Amino acid sequence: MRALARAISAVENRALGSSDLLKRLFPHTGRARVIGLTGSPGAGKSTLVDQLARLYRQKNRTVGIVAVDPTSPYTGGAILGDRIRMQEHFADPGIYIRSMATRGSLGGLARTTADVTTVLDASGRDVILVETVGVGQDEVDIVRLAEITIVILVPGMGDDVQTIKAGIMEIADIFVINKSDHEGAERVEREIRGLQSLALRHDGWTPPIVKTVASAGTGVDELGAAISHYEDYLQKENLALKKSAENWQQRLVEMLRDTMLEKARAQMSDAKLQQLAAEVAEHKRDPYTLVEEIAAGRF
Ligand SMILES: Nc1nc2c(ncn2[C@@H]2O[C@H](COP(=O)(O)OP(=O)(O)OP(=O)(O)O)[C@@H](O)[C@H]2O)c(=O)[nH]1
Ligand SMILES: [Mg+2]
Repeated sequence: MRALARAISAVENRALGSSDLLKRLFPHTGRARVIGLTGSPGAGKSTLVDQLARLYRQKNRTVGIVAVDPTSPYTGGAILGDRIRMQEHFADPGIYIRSMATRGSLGGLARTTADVTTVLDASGRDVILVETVGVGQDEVDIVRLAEITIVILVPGMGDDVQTIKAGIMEIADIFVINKSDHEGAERVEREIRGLQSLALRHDGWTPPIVKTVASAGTGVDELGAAISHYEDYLQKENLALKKSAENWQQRLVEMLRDTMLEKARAQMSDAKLQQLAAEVAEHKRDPYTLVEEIAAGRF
């Protein structure tokens, strides 16, 4: 447990030696089922993660949880709430929970989350649940590391299903309408069905819609069944590897971008960058040539 915590801190902080660690851990990964849960602030993601963790523990599967906390103005007390709720799991070594703050993360949240997931996977966790808030690009990136993505909606969003970013609709393998104890769950369901009828997925899967009341544990078994059903579908249609390759194609581009940027930045101090920027501002240099030169390592 302590080694795991230290390894996660190392990759989170991009500590010296962390990339060697990741290289050595990678061959031990690929066993865990990575499930991403995304949805708007307060939709009940943490409550649902908590319920799913219970469900998997009942089945004797070990669980890792990565909660990406937005540290946002809308959810001031979220971390505290999560901590308190999850406290009861702390006695269970079969559950490992890590919250990560969005703000101040080094080198991109998506990257850090992926690296933390790699460590958890290598540690032998059976299921890894990744919670992210669906408000930006980051969560779309983060789902690329999940084999199964659950998008959580809540009633009372008015016509908002229409305005949910298209990206979010496309990434859902399973829809959850949480807070189904509130009025309007059927309406949200109808709207999702309406949108689904317009666009078929290329893999032929129609994402099921599961209604839950996470705070009461209602619908959690059904959600577990929907997850298993999708897992079976991926297996049966030989889609797991294909999906993983698609995810990796995106992630490799991101990793490459990070690495090349780091390399370019390593050649140049902040002071130098500041000076060059001033020269461009004063039109003493053109930025196009400058960037080409930096990229070519001529700086
Ligand atoms: N009525 C009702 N309340 C719920 C349900 N699920 C969760 N809640 C409550 O909604 C609030 C937010 O739940 P969280 O699980 O913290 O939501 P979250 O999506 O993780 O929130 P952030 O991480 O802050 O974005 C809590 O007070 C929960 O108890 C539900 O199904 N019905
Ligand atoms: Mg939460």
